[in-house]
Amino acid sequence: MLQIRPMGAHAGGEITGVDVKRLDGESFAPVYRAWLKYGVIVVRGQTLEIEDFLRYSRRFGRIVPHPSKSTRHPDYPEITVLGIDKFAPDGTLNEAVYRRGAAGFHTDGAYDAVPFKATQLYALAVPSTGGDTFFASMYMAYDALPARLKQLLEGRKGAFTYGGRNRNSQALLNAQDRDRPPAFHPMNRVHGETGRKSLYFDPGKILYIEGLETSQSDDTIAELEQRMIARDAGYTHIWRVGDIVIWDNRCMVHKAAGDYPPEEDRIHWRVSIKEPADAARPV
Ligand SMILES: O=C(O)CCC(=O)C(=O)O
Ligand SMILES: [Fe+2]
Repeated sequence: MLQIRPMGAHAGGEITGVDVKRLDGESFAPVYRAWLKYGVIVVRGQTLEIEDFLRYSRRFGRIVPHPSKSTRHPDYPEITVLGIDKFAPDGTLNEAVYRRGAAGFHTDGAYDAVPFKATQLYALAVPSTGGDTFFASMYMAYDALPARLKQLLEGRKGAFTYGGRNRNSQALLNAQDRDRPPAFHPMNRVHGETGRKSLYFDPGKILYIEGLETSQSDDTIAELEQRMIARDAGYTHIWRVGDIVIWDNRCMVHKAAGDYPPEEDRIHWRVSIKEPADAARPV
């Protein structure tokens, strides 16, 4: 029987007693509701082929290939494979693969005009220690901001690119996919499905906050970086093989720990999900 329980104090939910290959529309509805409520959910104990994972992922929206072409699955461009080809032929560790997602808290896809609604990972191999993923609610980040900052950000957009102000972070992109123009998104973001307001912010992708002088923009970005992880807003996911984890990039940030023994495997399939083109809602 499907069971849902909270994991973190205010974010993170765990679902057990379900085989996602067998979910019909009616039994999917509580899963989707839990996802909106908790921001990130894990469904434990799944045995999936790629097609199963894609089919289940499409329940949340439209799957789009990730811009990092070098890490796409050779037969399924919609699947990114995390954690493979970690070592160069000469034995050196490829930090861009090993520490992918570990540079700091971030939201996926902010560099696109339509950012990713969700990112979903399926764990194929998990190291004996480390390799957790950290999450934090940006609803709570917004709520905890001083009124001065809420007002400053109201009606303002941030400019976001893949590497933000750090050009080195485009290592996983092919040369022709680098240095694209920024995408602009409201910093105080109203979630289209929950109606709640959150802080939309990614210190590794933001270039500037529009309408502010450069120094005020830089100072504000530095202050937001300090404030973005609010008290009790977090959930740390400790992976098991067979976990499916999906997070809502519209209201959550996440980061990989990047700390596991590099000689061990930590491998996931990942999909990037956008809103369906027809705006149909699964619930
Ligand atoms: O590997 C992880 O724990 C998360 C990596 C990440 O940031 C992502 O998949 O978007
Ligand atoms: Fe990420």
